[in-house]
Amino acid sequence: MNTPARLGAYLLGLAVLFGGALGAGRAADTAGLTPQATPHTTASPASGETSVPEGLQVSNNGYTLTPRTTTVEPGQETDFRFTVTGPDGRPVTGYQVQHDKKLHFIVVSRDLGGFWHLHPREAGGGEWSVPLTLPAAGAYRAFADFAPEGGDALTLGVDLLAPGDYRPAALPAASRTTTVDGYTVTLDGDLTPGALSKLTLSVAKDGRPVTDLQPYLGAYGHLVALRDGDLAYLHVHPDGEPGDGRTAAGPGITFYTEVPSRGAYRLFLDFQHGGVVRTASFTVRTGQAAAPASGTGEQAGHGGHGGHAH
Ligand SMILES: [Cu+2]
Repeated sequence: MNTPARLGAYLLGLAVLFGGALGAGRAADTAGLTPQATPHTTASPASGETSVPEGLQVSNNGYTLTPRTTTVEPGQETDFRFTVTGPDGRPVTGYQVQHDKKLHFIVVSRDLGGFWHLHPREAGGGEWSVPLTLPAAGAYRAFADFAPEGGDALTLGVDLLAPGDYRPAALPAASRTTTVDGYTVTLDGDLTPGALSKLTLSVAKDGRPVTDLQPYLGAYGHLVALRDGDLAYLHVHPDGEPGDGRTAAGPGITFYTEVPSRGAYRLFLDFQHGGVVRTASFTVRTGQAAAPASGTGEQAGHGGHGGHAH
């Protein structure tokens, strides 16, 4: 599905969701219940899809992410294999190509310190294979982002565990600027819960704006946003694409996204320049429109931070 169609489907899903919630509230009124009690006591909205953010479920809409193992020895490269089983219980073999790939595989550490965007190969019979190294002991989350043939795009998530002593890091402080490999990436725009939010990420190198970003997977940038606390997955896409006659190759890459709730999100931007794909990461809090651009955002809720390095 192309980006506008995908966005449209998402907005339609939201409309269905809110419509469903409104309907439930009305039904509760006639039943004599207090309206505010209903949204939290209802197990799930009537609509089966888009009721929760993507990535929180290992199985959704009949599709299940099935790894051969969820225990991975830290520090060793393994041939990680999995299937996606479909509503018929058999491994899915037909996928739509999205952003040049049939399946995007994202792995993060659960403390959001590490991020890997991988592209497994098809090993036959619906099995996917990818070399995977979990660098240290700990808890990780893997996401399969795909669209089955004839079905809607979805993202399934599963926990991976690397045995051993584990020291979780605090979430890095909120910041509007981050650096990676000599590049400075600056974030403009705010995340507003429940509203379409425009974010522009601008890339500079040695203080000069980069205007020759290279297309990577059909775009100048790919942004993954994960909610702190449960790693709800928001795969957002840029406004415009290379070669469409209106999208510049930097320095700014514009995205539209909608976050489902207040809180902190960790953003990971993949961009390509000089033949190398790099990932810039940010912590963003919703509802801080007036906050100055600074590397030391508010610390509330994270008990401070100490020496977290990437
Ligand atoms: Cu990908």
